[in-house]
Amino acid sequence: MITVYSDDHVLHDGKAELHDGKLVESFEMPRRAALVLARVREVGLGPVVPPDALGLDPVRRVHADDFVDFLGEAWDAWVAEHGEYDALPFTWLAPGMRRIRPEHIDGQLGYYAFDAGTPITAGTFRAATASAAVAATGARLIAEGERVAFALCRPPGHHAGRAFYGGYCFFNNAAVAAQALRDRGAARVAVLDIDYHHGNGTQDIFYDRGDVLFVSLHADPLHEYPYFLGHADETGMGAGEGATANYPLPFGTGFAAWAEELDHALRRVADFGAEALVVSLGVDTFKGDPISRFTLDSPDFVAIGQKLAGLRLPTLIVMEGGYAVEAIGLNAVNVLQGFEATL
Ligand code: OKP
Ligand code: ZN
Repeated sequence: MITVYSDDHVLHDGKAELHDGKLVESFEMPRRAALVLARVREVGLGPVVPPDALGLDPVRRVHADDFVDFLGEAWDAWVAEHGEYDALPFTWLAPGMRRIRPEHIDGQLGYYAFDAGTPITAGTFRAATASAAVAATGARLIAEGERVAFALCRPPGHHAGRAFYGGYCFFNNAAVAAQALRDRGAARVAVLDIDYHHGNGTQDIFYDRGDVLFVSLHADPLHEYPYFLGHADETGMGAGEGATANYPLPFGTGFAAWAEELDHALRRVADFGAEALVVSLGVDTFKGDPISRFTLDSPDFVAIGQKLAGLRLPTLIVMEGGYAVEAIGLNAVNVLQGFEATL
């Protein structure tokens, strides 16, 4: 299996996030991708290739221009106002307020962000752009005939919507890949999101589209981040009616119950008639994850890879979350090895 990877991810290195009322060290850190890459090499998974030089073209296919431009300018505007310290918003729109884009950077951060856990640093824009290019390059490999490929994206992407960022995500790598597959001729593409958290950004981008199915297994938003999307009654709208499916699950869900829901999700993908599959792979469903409350164990991730391969679709696996850093390489690459063993 080919892995697409860029060193540019290290340019995004947030210092802190708001967690339990305190500013704590960011859970989403460069070491995550380094350890996944190390494991890819350790098991000899296959070649590791750099992304194509794509710039912002694949990003602009799924994100609003003003949002992309904002992320490109935010750091300089922030430094001019406040100095060289990570940019975080402190106020947001509530219902009844007006969605008029502020001119001050502090207002703009609240206008485009939906949480206080996603710092913008000096290299964030370059890292996020490279991460999206990793996903788009993976999509090209699939379109050109690879049966499966791994996009080792960092920062992650599934919380980033058409015109918002948050949840450690800036550009939506899985959405970029799905759109790239559409643009290269796949009539129908499915995105299956198995990160612990709901992929609210991916759902936002494709909610009114019938050509991209979004299916997600995640902790119930009544109890877990991102709280305001991911309920079972969200099924799409307009041309996208019936092309979104959410499977919210309780705290403490273990592999047996989780895998049963995965089987439902896989059936949805098969019934949709997708020509290609993008998997948003978070391994924060792991029992040792510091911010999550499912109880999957490392060998379970091999079984997940086997189940994914059972769809017999050209598949791009895109890295999302996973914060038990010592186990992230083992868990993520277990999925890839499980998949490959089933080919
Ligand atoms: C990103 B991905 C910490 C709350 C969680 C945001 C989590 C983002 C997860 N107190 N903060 O889906 O893995
Ligand atoms: Zn997650």
